[in-house]
Amino acid sequence: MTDFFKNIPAIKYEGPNSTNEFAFRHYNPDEVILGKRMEDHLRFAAAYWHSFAWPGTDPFGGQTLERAWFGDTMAHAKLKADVAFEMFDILGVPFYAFHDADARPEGKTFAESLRNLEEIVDYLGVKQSTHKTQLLWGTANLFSHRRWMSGAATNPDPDVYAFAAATVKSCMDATMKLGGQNYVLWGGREGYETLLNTDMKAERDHAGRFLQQVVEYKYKIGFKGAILIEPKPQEPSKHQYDYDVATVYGFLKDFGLEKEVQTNIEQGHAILAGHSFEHEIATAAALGIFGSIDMNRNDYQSGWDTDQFPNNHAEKAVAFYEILRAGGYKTGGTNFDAKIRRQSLDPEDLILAHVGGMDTCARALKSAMALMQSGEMEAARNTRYAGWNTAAAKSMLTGSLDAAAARVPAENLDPQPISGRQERLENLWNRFV
Ligand code: XLS
Ligand code: NI
Ligand code: NI
Repeated sequence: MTDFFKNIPAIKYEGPNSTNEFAFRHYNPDEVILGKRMEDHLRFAAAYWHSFAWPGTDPFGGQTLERAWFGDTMAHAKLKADVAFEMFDILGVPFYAFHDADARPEGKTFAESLRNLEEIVDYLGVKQSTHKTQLLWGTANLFSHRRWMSGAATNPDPDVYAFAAATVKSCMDATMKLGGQNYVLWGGREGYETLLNTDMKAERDHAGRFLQQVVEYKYKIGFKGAILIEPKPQEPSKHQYDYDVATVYGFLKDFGLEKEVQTNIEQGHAILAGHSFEHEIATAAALGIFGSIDMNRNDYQSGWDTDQFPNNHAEKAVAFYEILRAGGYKTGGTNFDAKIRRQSLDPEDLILAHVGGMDTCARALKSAMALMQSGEMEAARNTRYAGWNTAAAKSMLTGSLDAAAARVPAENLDPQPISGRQERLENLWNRFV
């Protein structure tokens, strides 16, 4: 045991009326709803990078958080893993997620970085075998080190492409070794700062071939998890190629990968792309590429990806409703890609941030489930499209444009507008949140 979280108890469910800060009011992992335990619906994961690797920096200021495990030796990395698993135990989260660079010190050469990664993966493997928490996904950090400044797979320098291949290969091997259920690719530098120096066609072609190679390698090593792309429109790049779910789908189709790769959708990224979170989830579900989510929220005034913990259950209920409509998670989960604020110095802040986020999601899930069980929203939606159940309507979709046109004079068609009933449906929502 380290002494970082000393005196913080394991968090238990005490019900909505509890006034104990260190308790769940809504997240009750063993409660069965719609035939499944709440823990298995939500599949929470904690993110290694925000909670254990971020020093509290922002674009204007340096480190605010002081942690005994900040340092670049293997001893620091192991202490970090010890503290991380203590937090996972306190929260009872079933999963975690990490980048190579969060967990191991950077070496002077690729070979040294790889040795460090392999050593920490063995250490994490022992942790996983003695704790409940398992790996939801692994990923490579292809954006922090200066070598990635002009991109990874899209870098104009082919030697960086090779370095990206070596790095992703090592992270896929690590994820497989730890029994990870997914492998995520987020291309923060796969985009451009200015079109003036960018060959967009070449960069896009290289990114497509790289992703095909990732999928080929998955089969080569027998990795059973899902490969997920995480869309984001910009930041750190001015423009990122994986702009949003629809753009990613077009990209996957272009490279024949739409059956092989799914999406990891983040709330804050959806907002940056000018969408809502639920829009992105519904788009992925409609296109058959919904995989997992990164749960957080942005500050709605600042316009940055502020990665805050979610605290508005009504907002998240709409997102969970779309996840339920998509059939829930398969390999995916609810990963808290969220960090405390740089003034939140205390170990308690880190724990309570997760407690609040987990409770917000649990409450949102319960609302979404109750609405789903009532069937009223789906009945209203079905009624709105009921006309399409007739043979005459269906035949239009298999016939020609002029055959559809011929129905107008032949059947004397004179369609009358029908109310969209938006406010009634909004009121229906409010009965459940
Ligand atoms: C950054 C991304 C990142 C990915 C993993 O905005 O959200 O944290 O989830 O590389
Ligand atoms: Ni993000
Ligand atoms: Ni993310």
